[in-house]
Amino acid sequence: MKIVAVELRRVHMPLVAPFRTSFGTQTSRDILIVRALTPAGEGWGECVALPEPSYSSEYIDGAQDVLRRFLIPPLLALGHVAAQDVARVLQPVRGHRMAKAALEMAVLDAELRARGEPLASYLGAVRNHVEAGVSVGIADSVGQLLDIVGGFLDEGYARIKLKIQPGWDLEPVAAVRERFGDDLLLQVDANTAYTLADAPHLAKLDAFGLLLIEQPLPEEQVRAHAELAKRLRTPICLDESITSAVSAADAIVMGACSVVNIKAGRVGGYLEARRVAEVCGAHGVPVWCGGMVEAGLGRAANLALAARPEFLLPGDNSASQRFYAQDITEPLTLHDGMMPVPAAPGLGVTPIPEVLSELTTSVEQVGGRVHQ
Ligand code: OSB
Ligand code: MG
Repeated sequence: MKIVAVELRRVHMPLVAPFRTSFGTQTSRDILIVRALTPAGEGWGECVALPEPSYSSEYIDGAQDVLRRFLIPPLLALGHVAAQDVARVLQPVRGHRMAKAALEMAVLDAELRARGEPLASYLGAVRNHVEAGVSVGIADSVGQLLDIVGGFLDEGYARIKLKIQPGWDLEPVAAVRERFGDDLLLQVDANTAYTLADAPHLAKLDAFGLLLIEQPLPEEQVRAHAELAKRLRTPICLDESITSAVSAADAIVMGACSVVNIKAGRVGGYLEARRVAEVCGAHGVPVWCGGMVEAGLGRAANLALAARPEFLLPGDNSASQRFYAQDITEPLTLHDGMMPVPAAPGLGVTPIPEVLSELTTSVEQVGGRVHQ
């Protein structure tokens, strides 16, 4: 289809509670929403970049700048573009995977809506519900953490992921295991907060029967993760380090991880995310779908991806209300501990115009005028 123009919109969404990780505390989410305008209709994308380059090198203002100046113009210059060509057209620009992913997502949504196909079926979904997991931030106290985890279990979440950092690891994990029992599916995420010298300390987590420890060491330290894996019984899962299907294959072959967290934004889009899943599946490595505190568009797309067969562990697929009292789309909700996979064409959800305009802080259009 022909991309006539692309709208870049920023929305500001308050979080229901502060979300604290080893790299910072978020109390609201500033999100870049991408809308592709075509003669056949529109398509929506959501960029996962955070306001600061704290989780990865990308950040929202940078993503918007590279989209405006370097990524959107080559697509507008083409007479016709299919979603499966977007990554190749954008390949001359190095990196900026989250920005590229958001643009590809908008083109893909436009294409799928135009031909009436749901994203889940396009991506190869094998189920219409996925188990819901929730990522739980660092709390002010262990008592407060136990209340928060208990609340999520009451809501029906099937798996709990605790954010950890030096000084907030063994004690909260022990307390959650003790309070909620050995059957709880429990895992931890360090967001790169440790070094290989912490191996003896991290090995103490082995006592708690965790599903996995996610990204204990810095992004570039793949070999060190392989070294750490030899010293822990807890399986290592990589998040930040996995930036493509090739890097996933390398990490697996090196022995750096035995589980992979797939985030489409981090790997440059849902099509590359599908390839990451295929590579992991071919190596017998289970994957799960990570989250980036997305609003409804990103959440809906994650559910479609997580419905693929390689997704053998519950992901960070939580309900809209886990982070937002008011989502920009119809809310995605839990049903008996499961999240339904959207079944309508494209992403299967659409921004609610009044909500979107109320939360919008800026809008710019790159490309021509469109009559709609
Ligand atoms: O490392 O998984 C992460 C949020 C922002 C950035 C990185 C991460 C996270 C989360 C939240 O853990 C996952 C979610 O959206 O539920
Ligand atoms: Mg993570």
